[in-house]
Amino acid sequence: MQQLQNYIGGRLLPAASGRTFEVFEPATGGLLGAVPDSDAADVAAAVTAGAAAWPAWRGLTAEERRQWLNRIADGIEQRAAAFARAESDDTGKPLKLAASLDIPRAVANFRFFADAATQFATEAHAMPGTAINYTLRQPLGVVACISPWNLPLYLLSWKVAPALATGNTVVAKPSEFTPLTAHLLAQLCAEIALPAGVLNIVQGLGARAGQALIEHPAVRAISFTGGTTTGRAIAAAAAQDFKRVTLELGGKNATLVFADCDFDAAVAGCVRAAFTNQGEICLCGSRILIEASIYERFRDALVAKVRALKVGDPLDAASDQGAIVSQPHLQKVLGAIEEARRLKGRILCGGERVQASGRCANGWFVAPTLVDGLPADCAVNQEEIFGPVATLVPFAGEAEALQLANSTRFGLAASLWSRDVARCHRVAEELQAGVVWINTWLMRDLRTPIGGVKHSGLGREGGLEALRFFTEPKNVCVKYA
Ligand code: TXE
Repeated sequence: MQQLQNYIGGRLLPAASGRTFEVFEPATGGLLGAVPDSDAADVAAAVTAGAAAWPAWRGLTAEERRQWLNRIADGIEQRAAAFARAESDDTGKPLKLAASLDIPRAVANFRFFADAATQFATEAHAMPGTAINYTLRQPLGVVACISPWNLPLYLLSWKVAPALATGNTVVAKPSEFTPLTAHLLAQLCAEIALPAGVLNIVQGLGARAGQALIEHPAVRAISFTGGTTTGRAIAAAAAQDFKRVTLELGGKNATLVFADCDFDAAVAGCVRAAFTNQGEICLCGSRILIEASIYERFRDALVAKVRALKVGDPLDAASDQGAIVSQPHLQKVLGAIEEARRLKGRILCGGERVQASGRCANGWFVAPTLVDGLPADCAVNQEEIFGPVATLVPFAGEAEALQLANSTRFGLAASLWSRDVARCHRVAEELQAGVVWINTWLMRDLRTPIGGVKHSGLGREGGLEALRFFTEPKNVCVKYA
């Protein structure tokens, strides 16, 4: 059982109140650690530390900040095994996934934005013979980075790295369900003597520490990834002080499978999209839309592949799927399966808790579940489940596929599988989503914008979009003498 701490002004500290809450290991149900239950006083101390550190940090050259970010990346890389183990223990995800995806990606995020900020240029607008305008892009000040539990270090670093690289100082608030890797990051930053106050990590509950952070008047911007309901509350709070916000929220992403697809690749792609990380990725394809002419054959191939997925101890290299992140979330996922049954959906595979053995006997496991026979407009097909549950819906042609794909309030991502090039481009244009993958899923180039439309969010992260978000453009107009 670990005692976690906040990282404020370069020091590792308990919450000022001394209060803590407990965090549990999803795979065993056992106690993992005690976490500072931070409140407005801790947030205020962190913002003050960030404000004090800002003049010196913004005064560094981009190259000097690049070196600091690379030192953080080096440190994570050197301790990669410990970071991966902590991420797996905390989230329930397979250790092999944390080691191959989460931690390498966090390292890549720091390195990518370290370099990107040195390449960031601004525009000039000439008024020939009269004047020249040039745009300064200046850091904002103290910014808030609020991250969720599904990809804890990966998503935290996706925000913290561009914020720091562009010369802001940061107060980060990791999810209360998964505080471990942020704590390891804090220890690492203290060890490499990152200038005090440049990065502050305040652990705590959303409603207390998170709320205090978004309401703090000195916070200039909020980068948030999490649930849609929380995102709406954050947008409203941010409006009070006109804080800049980027919101990466929920999804109910469609995977469109056309009869002319590469059948085997599409089956494998659908399984990956639906069940990677127990389906706990906002980009997961949880609605699988299949052209009617291949429906039965595709469904049967899918069911066979999903049945073969091994659910169990995240530390076992043979496990494809680990545990669900928390007990409340387990109940939410099981509730969605119940609702599917109540609506007379057909459970094609899964549909229940998995009783693991040995050290995982009390873990929170759910069998990967496929359901069909549900109306497209029911809650199971409309609301984000964020677990290992996907629905199958047949469609008659391109128009109906698009209508179904666009028929939810969300619009984060979509993937489509077809060998007809013209169709791929045509459908991609019409999909209401911030990200479209064609004949692939979750293929990421860190330079590309990522984010959603409709209730899936506001603004974009990634590449230049992130550098723009964390800087204020200022036009300077110089009239010729
Ligand atoms: O997210 P929350 P939860 C979806 C998914 C899931 C649902 C709820 O459907 O079932 O959201 O998950 C902080 N002010 N996604 O409850 O609460 C909180 O402490 C400031 C989608 O875990 O949105 C945490 O750090 N901060 C998703 C972060 O917000 C607040 C990823 C996210 O928590 C706050 C996760 C407040 N008032 C869940 N309340 C995705 N899109 O990737 C909470 N927080």
